[in-house]
Amino acid sequence: MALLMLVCLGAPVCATADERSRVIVTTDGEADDKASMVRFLLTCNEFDVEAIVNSSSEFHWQGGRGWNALQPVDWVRDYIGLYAKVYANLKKHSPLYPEPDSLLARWRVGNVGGVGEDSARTPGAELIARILLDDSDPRPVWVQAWGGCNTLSRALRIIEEEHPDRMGEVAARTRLFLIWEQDDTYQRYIRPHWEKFNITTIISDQFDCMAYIWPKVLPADVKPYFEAPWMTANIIDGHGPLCAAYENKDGAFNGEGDTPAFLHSVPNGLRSMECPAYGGWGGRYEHVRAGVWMDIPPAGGYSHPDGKWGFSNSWSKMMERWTEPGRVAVRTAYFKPIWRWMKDVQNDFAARADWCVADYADANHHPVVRLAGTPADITATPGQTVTLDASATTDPDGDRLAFRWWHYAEAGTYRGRAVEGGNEAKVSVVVPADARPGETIHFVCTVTDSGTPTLTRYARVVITVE
Ligand SMILES: [Ca+2]
Ligand SMILES: [Ca+2]
Repeated sequence: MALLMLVCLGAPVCATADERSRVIVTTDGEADDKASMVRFLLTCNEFDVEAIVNSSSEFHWQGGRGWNALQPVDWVRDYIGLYAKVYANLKKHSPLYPEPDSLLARWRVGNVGGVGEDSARTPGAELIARILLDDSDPRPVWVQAWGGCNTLSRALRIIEEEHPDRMGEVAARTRLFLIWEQDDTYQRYIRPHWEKFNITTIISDQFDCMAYIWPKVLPADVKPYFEAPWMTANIIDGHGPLCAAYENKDGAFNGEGDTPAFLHSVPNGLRSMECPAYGGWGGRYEHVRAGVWMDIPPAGGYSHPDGKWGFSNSWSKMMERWTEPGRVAVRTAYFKPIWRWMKDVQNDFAARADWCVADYADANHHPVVRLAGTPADITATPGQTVTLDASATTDPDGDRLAFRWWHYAEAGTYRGRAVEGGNEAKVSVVVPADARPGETIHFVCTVTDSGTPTLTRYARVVITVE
C-alpha cells in the first residue's frame, strides 16, 4: 500500500485510499459530543484510534457556568466502559474493533481550564505531541477538533519548542478536521506558526446539519431517519447499553455536530481522504488558502472569512431561520454535500447498533466494492467511451446488490452537462466532446445490498481529460 502524493487543486494532499487512517479526537463533552461518541465507538473498527482527549471550547470550559460548564471529564471513560460491555459481540462482526483497554489507555485529559487555554502542559497535549512526533508509522494522522483547538495548539507548541527542526516532518503527516474554530487558538497560534507547512485542514460549517438544527434544514425525505420512530427502533431501544446511553431528544436524534469529523475518515470507497474537494460522508470543501479548506459558498456574494470560521460568522447560523422558499432552496443546497449521504450513514449506524446484540447471521454487513479491470484514476480523450466495471463486488452475507454509476458533477472540474451513468455493475460512459484537457469527471458507483438495514458502499473513478 504505497503512499501516493497527489496534487489537489494546488494544495498537497497525501492519498492513502486503501489504508486505515489514524485518528485523534479532542472533545469538549457537549451533549452532542456524547451522541457522536456512541457512533464513533461503533465505527472505530474502520480506523485506528490514536487518542481521545478532553478539551475545552468557547462553549464549555472548566469554571464555565450553567450550560457553559465543562461536564466531568470522566464521561469518556464511562462511554468506553459501555463499549466494553458490547465489545465481545461487536467482535463477531469485525475483528478490527479495538480492545476497550487499549482505548482507555489512549484517553487523556487535555487543556480544559478556560476558553482557548493552551498554556498548561497537559497529559492530553503531551500525548498528541508524542503521536505526531512518532515517525514509525508512515500513515497520516487526522486530528479532529470536536471542541476548541486549544489542546492541539498546546501539543504543536510542545513540538515547536522542543523539536523545531521536525515541524515540517510533523506537518507532513498531520491532517486537521475542525468543527468550526471553537476558540481563538487556531488564529492565535496554529495559523501563524504552522499554516506555512500546508497541513491539510478542513474547517467545517456544513457539519451543522447534523447538529441541533437538523429539523429545520434537512430535506423532507431525509428527516425520517432522524425522527423518533426510526431512531428509537433502530438505535436506542434493544441494542445494548452503549446505544441505550445515546443522547437523544424524546427518542429522536438530538445532535451529532462532531460526527462529520470522523465520518470523513471512514474508508467507504468515496476516497474522501484523498482531497477535501472530492466530497464524502464528512462533506465537501473548497480550497481557501495554504492547506485550508472551507465550505462551498451558498451563492454568489459570499466569501470565506479572512480570520476565524466559527459560530459568529457561520453561514449555517445565518441561514438557520430562513423560511422563504427561494432561500430555503439555497440553504438546502448548501448542506447537500452532507445530507446526500445521510440515509446510507444512518443505515450504517443501525447495522452497527445491531452488531452490539446480534449474531453474525442475524445482522447485515457491508458490501465489498471492487473494481474489475477499471483503474480508480483514468485518463481519456473527449468523445472516448470508457468502461466502468464494479462487477467484482461481493457481499459477505450473500445479499443481492443494486448498482448505480452516477456522475458526481460538483466533485470534478468539468462544468458541462451531466454525463449519463447507469444502473448496472458495468456501464459505458462517454467523455463529453466539450470536455477540455485537464478537467476531471468523477463517477461514483453506489452499491446497496438487500440486507436489513440496507448497507451501502461505493467506488469512485476519476476521469481526467487529456
Ligand atoms: Ca463539541
Ligand atoms: Ca450485506
